[in-house]
Amino acid sequence: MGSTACIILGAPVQEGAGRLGCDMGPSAFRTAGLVPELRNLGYAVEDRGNIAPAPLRDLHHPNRAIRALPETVAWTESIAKAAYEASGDGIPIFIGGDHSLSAGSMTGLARRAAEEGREFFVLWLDSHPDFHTLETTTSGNLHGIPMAYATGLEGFEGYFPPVAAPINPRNVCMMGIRSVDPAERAALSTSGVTVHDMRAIDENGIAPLLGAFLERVAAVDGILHVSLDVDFLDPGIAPGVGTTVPGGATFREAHLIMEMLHDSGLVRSIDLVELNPFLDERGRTALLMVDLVSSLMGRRVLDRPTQSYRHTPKTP
Ligand code: B3U
Ligand code: MN
Ligand code: MN
Repeated sequence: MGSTACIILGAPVQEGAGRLGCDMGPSAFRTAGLVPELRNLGYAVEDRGNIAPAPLRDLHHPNRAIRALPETVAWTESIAKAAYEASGDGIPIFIGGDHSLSAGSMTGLARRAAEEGREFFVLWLDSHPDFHTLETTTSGNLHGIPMAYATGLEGFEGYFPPVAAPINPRNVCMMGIRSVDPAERAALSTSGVTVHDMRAIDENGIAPLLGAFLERVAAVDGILHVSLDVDFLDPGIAPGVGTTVPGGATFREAHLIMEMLHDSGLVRSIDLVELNPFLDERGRTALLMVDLVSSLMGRRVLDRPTQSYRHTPKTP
């Protein structure tokens, strides 16, 4: 990927989260050295600055729990447009911003992939599936809806922009899941989404689970988008997030994922979301996220054969 350009897109959306502070995320990623880190790896980097939301519309939904609907819709519109445009120019890296930004990034990127006649896949690294519809969310925090929206579930029509190319749920693999609401559990069970919860990671390890998914993407020459929520990581190593959930991915598990992703050569775009610098400790979560991006983009400890993500079962 060394000759490819990385396009940095800040999306300081915070209205989708339950608490304030994610609007400072893009600044923290820049302060933590994301751009020089990528340049050191040999990439041309274009920082396009921060996206601004589209004009607000007056929107009301019968679910009275919903918070900041006009704001989230406005962000979705502008982020989707920016995603679509940037995906023609290089590898877009969205620095958020809460996870509602992925409603925009994924739909814009999936539209581009569909136009190119390529199958679009998503690796979703999060403690939450974010699989609520506008009807089912009880917290009303719209960072809980992006995957339901982008896979074309019903109930977003008339509020959110129409989805040009809904993502096939069978092309979505979630890892690290450990906080699921009842309505999400029900919707996921019939959706076709592959969900590897923390128990699956404990029982199998990262390599066979991720390896199987990467094989599927590679088999159809698919395009892979990675959506990394800070709360995928264990709060002990990543405290700078509003929704810490115990029992998350370790430092090594997270880096192994990134290293396998790099070896696969399949990743075409990345979301880095839910970083809340107000809750961080001396920038350590921001620095860890940049460190993970570095592994994903090619930093390696030793040279090893390509496609080392392929899992070969051990013979006893
Ligand atoms: N599922 C819950 C909790 C949640 C989702 N995403 C985050 N938290 N970060 C909800 O509010 O929808
Ligand atoms: Mn999330
Ligand atoms: Mn989460």
